[in-house]
Amino acid sequence: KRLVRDLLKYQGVRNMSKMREEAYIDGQWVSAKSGKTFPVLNPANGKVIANVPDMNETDAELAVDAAHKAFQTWRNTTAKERSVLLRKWFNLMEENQESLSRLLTAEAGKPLAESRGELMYGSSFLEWFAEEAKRINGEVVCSPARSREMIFIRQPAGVASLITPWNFPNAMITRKAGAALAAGCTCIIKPAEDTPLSAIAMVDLAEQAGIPPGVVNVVTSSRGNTPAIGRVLSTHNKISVLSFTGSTPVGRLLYENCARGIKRVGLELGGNAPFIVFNAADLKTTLEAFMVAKFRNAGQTCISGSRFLIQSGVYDEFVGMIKDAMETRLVVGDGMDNGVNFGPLINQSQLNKVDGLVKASIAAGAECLLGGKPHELGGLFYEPTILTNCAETTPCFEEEIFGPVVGIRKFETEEEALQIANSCDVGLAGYIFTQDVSQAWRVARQLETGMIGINEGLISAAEAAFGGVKQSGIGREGSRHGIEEYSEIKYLCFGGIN
Ligand code: TXE
Repeated sequence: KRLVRDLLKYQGVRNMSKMREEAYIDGQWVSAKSGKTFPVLNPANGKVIANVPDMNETDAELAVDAAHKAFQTWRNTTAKERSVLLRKWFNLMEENQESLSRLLTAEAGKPLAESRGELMYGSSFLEWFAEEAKRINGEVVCSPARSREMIFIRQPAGVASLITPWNFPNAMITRKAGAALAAGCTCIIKPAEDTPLSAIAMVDLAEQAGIPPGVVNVVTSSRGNTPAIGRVLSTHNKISVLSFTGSTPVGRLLYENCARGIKRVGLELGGNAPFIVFNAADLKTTLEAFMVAKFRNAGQTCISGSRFLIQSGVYDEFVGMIKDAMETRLVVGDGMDNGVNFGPLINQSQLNKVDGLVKASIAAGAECLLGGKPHELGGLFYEPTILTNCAETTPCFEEEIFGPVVGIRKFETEEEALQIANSCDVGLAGYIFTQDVSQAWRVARQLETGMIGINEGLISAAEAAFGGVKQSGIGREGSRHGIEEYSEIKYLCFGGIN
């Protein structure tokens, strides 16, 4: 059953019959060798929207072989040639933005306006890396000897495994694949079990753009088969690079596997972002930043504000403002419906995690000011929740909650805020709100995170270096640094020059 390009004409979730339901290996649309499939559900209503191949290690090995074979040719393409193909892929994304956005909402549950935003963000990586491909320059360094010239050139690292999460099913693909292809690598994409359709659609567009067979492959699998595929993608001797975005435990496992084969690794793992509001903050600006930093994708964002630290002088006023905004501005429902700006969580396990952490936090002394339970709509909807009186050891402060929960702690001094903010073992994003420029600099320098929003809640961009410190990961994606993971420096020493 080959359900070809009709996907791109697809405009409404309610008719998913024309969705492509195949994986893509070596330029061919394929089923799993076992013939097995698994269902993809719409988180807003639990209905099956597609059945995709449930692949295992046999299929993964075929994909690795295809990518490795394609690499022998792709590595020799010129930067200009790769740039042109990336630009075509970008143009196709732009043309199909509305279909891709609807598909994204159907499988990930996020409100349509947010899906459109993700599509713009996602396509911007292809546009960015189409340009960056042309700037992978080398260096000529000063030689200590007269008879030598010392030159560094940059070459593609090889075949890249790209394992992506469900919270940004489109943009995480372009952020990784755009950089990999620009550098001259070929790749195998392994999307999350909940959201394989965006990956399939993106690869369909890559094929239409003329990207040669084997350069981009996609393998899909259910939770049962993912570990086997993950093993192939992190241990196979034809794989040179692994880039992963997801949970810390899985990141650690893949890192260990890659260590054995001495592979290059890029990891973007969880965060637990401090959101610090000082007495000198402009509270109106802070509130708007709060709404985007917290409620995008119902809080299922790795850079989502997580630990809210509010200084005593503005505490009562700001807590009142956020409670009021959460009660009046969040419209919960199916992301496909007009006006909805707050969708369901992705799956039952995430809902259980959020609810479990809320209950454990209350048991540990946090006070529930708003929400605190699954939403009356049922299914995977959860109430926007505020928990006050949190401490470093409160479960929702200790662990990334990844949901619509605002854990709050009042503080007195800048030192105290920094001590709490830095008291955890992850450090992806942080947010600082103050109109005092010296304070902003001082705190930004000392905050142990890879990225900081200063009076700003929306920090992601293709131009920005995205990544974390501590156990939040290794390496940077996006920006000119995003290519580094996918390329190697080769040193040439020209001797005997008279
Ligand atoms: O993550 P998993 P889950 C965090 C967030 C969330 C928690 C758990 O806190 O609540 O992780 O989410 C693939 N070999 N983040 O359980 O399992 C999986 O198929 C190879 C933050 O959904 O890590 C998917 O493609 N791959 C994060 C990807 O890993 C494996 C985004 C992420 O899923 C694998 C997601 C294996 N053995 C969750 N096991 C962020 N940084 O934005 C799973 N996967």
